[in-house]
Amino acid sequence: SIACVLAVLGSIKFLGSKTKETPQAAAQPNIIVIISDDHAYQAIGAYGNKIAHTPNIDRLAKEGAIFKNQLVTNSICGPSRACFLTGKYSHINGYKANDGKFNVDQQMLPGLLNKAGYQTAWIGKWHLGTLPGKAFDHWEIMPDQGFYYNPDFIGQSNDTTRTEGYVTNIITDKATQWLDARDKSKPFFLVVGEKATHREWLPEIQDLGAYDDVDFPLPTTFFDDYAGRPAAQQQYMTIAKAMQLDRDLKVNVDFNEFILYKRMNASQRKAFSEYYQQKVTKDFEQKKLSGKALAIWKYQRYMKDYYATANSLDRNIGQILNYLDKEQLSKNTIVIYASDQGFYLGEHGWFDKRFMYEESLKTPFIVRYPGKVKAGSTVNNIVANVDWAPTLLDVAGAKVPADIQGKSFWPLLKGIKTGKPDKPVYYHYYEYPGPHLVNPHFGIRTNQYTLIRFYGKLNYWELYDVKKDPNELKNLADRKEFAPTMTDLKKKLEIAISEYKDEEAEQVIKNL
Ligand code: SGN
Ligand code: CA
Repeated sequence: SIACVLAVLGSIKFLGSKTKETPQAAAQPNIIVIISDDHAYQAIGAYGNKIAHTPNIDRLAKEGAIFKNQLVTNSICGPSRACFLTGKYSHINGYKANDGKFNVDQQMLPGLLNKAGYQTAWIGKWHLGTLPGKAFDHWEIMPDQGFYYNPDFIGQSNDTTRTEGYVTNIITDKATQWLDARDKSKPFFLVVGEKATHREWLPEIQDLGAYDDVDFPLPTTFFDDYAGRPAAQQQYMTIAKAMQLDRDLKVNVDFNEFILYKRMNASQRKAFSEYYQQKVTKDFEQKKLSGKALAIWKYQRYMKDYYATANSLDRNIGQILNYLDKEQLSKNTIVIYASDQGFYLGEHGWFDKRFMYEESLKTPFIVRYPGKVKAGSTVNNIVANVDWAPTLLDVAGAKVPADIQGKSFWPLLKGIKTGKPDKPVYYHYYEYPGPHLVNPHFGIRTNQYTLIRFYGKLNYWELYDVKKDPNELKNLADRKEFAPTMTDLKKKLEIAISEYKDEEAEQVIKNL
């Protein structure tokens, strides 16, 4: 093909040249997906946050497109990554909950990009229960959740090595080292799998206390009573009860008790102990709080650690962008910043994710592709993480296999308006009881409504008008005046269940 001829010519012409892009690479863009863990869109400047210091993520949005309704189809880490990798729903790709073993021998985005001429790599957090195997040309991942300090990495020869330092910096180093060493005659697809900002939110030492002067505004739903929402009533993920003072918020934490602190070296432990023992614990002990005041104090501490952890994440994104500039790769590299799902920052009184409610259903998603995607543009259409793989295949000029369930949103990125309501996004969450007692549920999100069916222990419907009630406090499912809306949405839900071949959900509906 022409691309091959160009590639050969390109590699002859630029053999050994470090900074020049090959003509082939000019036709097929490089792709970098930086996927963080539990980084809420509410905590990003470009999404309207006035407190967070995220200049580099904001830079991406300024130079690219920001998605305001990018949804996940199962709001939890491993399953979300599996949806991204396969372009298929959890019940089809086989990875429904975090305790599973993901089948890496199935058709996946990296393999399809390989066929289209790409070299591929995954570096950082993977968390899919199995190793990447042959799925990527190169990989270096952390076992399970990984550690913030001095993390272990497993490489392709199955060797586990402890690397001294802070996880986000180490991942950037490994990513740029691979970029340096890659075969420069081919375009690349690199996934940077970040650990930040996952629980227990351990900031980099230079960021300890970065937000101590900030009084974070309490979400209006912080003291939600969950009326009319039995599943929300039943969960175990409130800041007040489920968030632990010692382990999560480092109050009077015994650094010899928890593995994440035991791994620290003497100077790291000293910095942590100075800050958390002498400052945070002292403050806690002086105040002698209880009840609502204690819940608010915990929320403030949670926010301070969470935002401080994100500082390093943003700085490292800046490092990657600078690397691309320095290597003259920025122009022909699509950079995507996304998280594996959204996260609660005190809304409904919660941390964590899982529910098909806005904060955990939506994930940040920003795309920069100079010259192709309009700088500073906003996409409001509802799309989902099963659409990422077909979109990237589309951009790479590769054919999208018919069994991929997501649809390419490349036309939206090019600014093409559909003029129609968006196709409803289907959702299905499984993990129960799990660590946070969120009852299994499935449903659809349209431009205006979210319809949810809880099943298993709790069996009932929830309906929200997300336009009028974005905080989703009023469950409209049993209101008489919404009977026609329910009928219409249930029909749409059944269509989605049948189109995506979700047999488990089909059974639930059949037995109603
Ligand atoms: C751990 C966390 C949970 C979290 C899951 C899944 N507890 O179990 O709070 O929901 O991971 O997170 S912890 O005390 O061990 O941190 S996920 O992002 O990997 O899906
Ligand atoms: Ca996650």
